[in-house]
Amino acid sequence: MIRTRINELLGIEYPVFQGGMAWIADGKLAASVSEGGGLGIIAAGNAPADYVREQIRIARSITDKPFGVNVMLMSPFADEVAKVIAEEKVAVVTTGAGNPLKYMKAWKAAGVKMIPVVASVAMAKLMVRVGAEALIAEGTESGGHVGELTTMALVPQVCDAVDLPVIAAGGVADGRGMAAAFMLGAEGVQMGTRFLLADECSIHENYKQRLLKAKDLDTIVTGRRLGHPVRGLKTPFTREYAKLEYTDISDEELEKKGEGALRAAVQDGDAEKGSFLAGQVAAMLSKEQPAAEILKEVCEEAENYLKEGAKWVK
Ligand code: TUI
Repeated sequence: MIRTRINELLGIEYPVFQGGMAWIADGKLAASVSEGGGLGIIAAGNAPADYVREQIRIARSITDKPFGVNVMLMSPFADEVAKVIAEEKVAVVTTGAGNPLKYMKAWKAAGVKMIPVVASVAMAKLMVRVGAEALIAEGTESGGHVGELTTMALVPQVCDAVDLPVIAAGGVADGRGMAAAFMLGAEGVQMGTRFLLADECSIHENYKQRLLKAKDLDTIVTGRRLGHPVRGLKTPFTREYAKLEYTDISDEELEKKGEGALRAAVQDGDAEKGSFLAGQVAAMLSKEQPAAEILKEVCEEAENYLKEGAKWVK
């Protein structure tokens, strides 16, 4: 059994979070992960507050266990989503792609545990000062919006800088990754890409097939020029986009080209126009299975690797 401060803080069986993947992580997926003993997270993404409230209600109809909501801070609806999270007294809020400072007071008052995603030591220290309960340190191996540092470099530096429990994200897809993250000082992990192949994850079948076929070098980061780099699978769309970033196309036009691409991948499985966000671990995925099985398998593997690690010490 693996037990850390994360189990205690949240009252969960496995210290494993499911990443808050925009357009993907709905009430059903989050509830399945929580029901399986981890922490499921509903992604608000760019959706309006009503959608988020609906997904919270769906999750509550499936599980009594705690789950979280992820606020994508670049969303035009971030303010109203933040309000819904406080009103609904969601157990945990995670944030991504920015600084959640202005919402912290309302969440604290509502008893919502605040666990921000950080991609740097400075951000980690700031989040401690404003009352975070734990931190998710996310390396650039992850899918979606990415920072600069790798998980291997970021996690120990964040762990050294703060006393809060740290959850490692980015590059973790199995028990080896989880055990390695623990060696870096983490007390939990967050996985997104691995949960894309959960039976309860309702992305288009083409998306799942693309993941199953992915190879090590099949992800690419686009969007650096616009200041929000995003990792996804290489497709005709992302290759074309990457080239356009080096032309004299205007920022407005470039921005427009990206609109709707994630939805096209998730809902339509559109191989041409879709943006299939995924982390560098995509090639490690080999099967579809229930969310609960993923949690059990990863944690049991991690436990064995952590025990076996002693074999190198003579
Ligand atoms: O947020 C994510 N992953 C995401 S968000 C997303 S939706 C999107 N769509 C189009 C463009 C941009 C986003 C898809 N995937 N992960 C968490 C994360 N947060 N990674 C890095 C950061 C981060 C970056 C900067 C956190 C804080 C931060 O601080 C900025 C500041 O204000 O200092």
